[in-house]
Amino acid sequence: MIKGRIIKGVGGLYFVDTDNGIIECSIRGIFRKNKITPTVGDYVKISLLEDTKGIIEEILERKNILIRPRVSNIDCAIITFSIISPNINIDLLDRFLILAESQNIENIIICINKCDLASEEDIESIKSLYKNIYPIIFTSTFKNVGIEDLKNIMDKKVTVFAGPSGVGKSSLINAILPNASLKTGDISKKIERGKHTTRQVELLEAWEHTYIVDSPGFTSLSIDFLEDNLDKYFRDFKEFLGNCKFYDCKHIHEPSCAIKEQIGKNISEERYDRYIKLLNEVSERS
Ligand SMILES: Nc1nc2c(ncn2[C@@H]2O[C@H](COP(=O)(O)OP(=O)(O)OP(=O)(O)O)[C@@H](O)[C@H]2O)c(=O)[nH]1
Ligand SMILES: [Mg+2]
Ligand SMILES: [Zn+2]
Repeated sequence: MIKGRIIKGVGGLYFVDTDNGIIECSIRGIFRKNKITPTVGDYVKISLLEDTKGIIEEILERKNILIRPRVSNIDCAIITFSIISPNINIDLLDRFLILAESQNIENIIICINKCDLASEEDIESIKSLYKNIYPIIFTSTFKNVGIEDLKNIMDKKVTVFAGPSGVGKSSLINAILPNASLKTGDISKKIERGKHTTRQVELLEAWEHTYIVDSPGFTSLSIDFLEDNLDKYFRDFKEFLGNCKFYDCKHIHEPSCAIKEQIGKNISEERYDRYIKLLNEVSERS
């Protein structure tokens, strides 16, 4: 058996990058029976059938897996939004941050693209919202702003670009890797057709030990995957958790709550309000 990594999946076939080149693999029926789905990014063991064909025998343990897009073993998530066209949706941005936190992705970066369209004021307000919580990069593929910063962040990592349709994920990847020639689409047409330009998830080799994953945009993200420990995924809460009087404090009305004490200090009122809103959503479900 040889080891490799799934770089693409098309209609039940998986393309596995190995020392012997790219091998087109099917999977053992047992995977389907056990509802195990091989995922782009997975490390696998395969047996060869012919020179370029094989069968996946085993999926090695994943360090993490993202659901939107479905890709595993990621080092860096670049959560991409635009301020205008389409308008920024902070609720969706927070949900994506929570998803990435819940999957232990080491590097979580916010990228705000289409800065050429946004006012200085809008840029500043987004910056102040997240500046002490996540690295935030402002980019424009039209004005070639921020592209070098993205390249530096991605070096020697597997990086996924995720975010709503039309924010310019594929355009950014094309700016980073002109050879990628990914299809991009006019956003008015996307809305008209309700369609996304990018449909497939694929690991693209950028340079040595460096991979990029483009992904189709999403318009909503349910937080069904969360258990009732939402506070753990608010990075700005992290250093204060454990200091509340009650060990199971939800930071709502409990006395001597270390999180509430920080509101207006190290935790902004806006982030706290969004925590409460999402907490209600999670508890309504259970
Ligand atoms: N003004 C402006 N427009 C941009 C910029 N980057 C991309 N666009 C435009 O935004 C539109 C959408 O870009 P895409 O790269 O297809 O967006 P996407 O995020 O990949 O969209 P999906 O694949 O549908 O998820 C295209 O018309 C791009 O030309 C930018 O920096 N500024
Ligand atoms: Mg795209
Ligand atoms: Zn508390």
